[in-house]
Amino acid sequence: MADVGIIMGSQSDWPTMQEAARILDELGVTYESRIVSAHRTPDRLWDYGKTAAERGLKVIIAGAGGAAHLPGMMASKTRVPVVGVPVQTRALSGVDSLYSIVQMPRGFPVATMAIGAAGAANAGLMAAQILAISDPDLAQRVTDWRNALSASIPETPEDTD
Ligand code: RP5
Repeated sequence: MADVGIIMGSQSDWPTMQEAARILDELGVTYESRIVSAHRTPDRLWDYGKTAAERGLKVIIAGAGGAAHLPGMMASKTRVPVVGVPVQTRALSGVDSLYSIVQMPRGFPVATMAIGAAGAANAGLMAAQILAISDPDLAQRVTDWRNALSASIPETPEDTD
């Protein structure tokens, strides 16, 4: 059974949401990926949310674009923590997605990330950090990952021209 569920509203979201999957791969976290649309497959959304906790999912990463109701609706259906990723859109650059996800009413939180690929990668890291609370080996891998990123940042900028 996977620890993390990565869900998205459309196949077109996968290039963005793959950034989360890559991070989870790097950190050795198990996940499943599914297309679950709030508007096009509402029954699938309901079934996924209804069974998420009993299936052993510990974190759900939900990405959608435009009228991005998937993360919020999933949060309304399960107590499994939902991390929301606003997918960048052509019409409104993902600000529509962000606003659709971030303004949840009191009582049903969605941990909302940045728009686009960086947000998806951070969603993977956020999920790993949540799981690391009760998994010392994963905690060490997260710490190593963060240290490697820090070490890769040069102290001085290089000329580009
Ligand atoms: C949303 O509509 C999806 O999350 C996607 O970001 C957006 C566009 O979907 P497609 O028309 O590309 O399937 O439901």
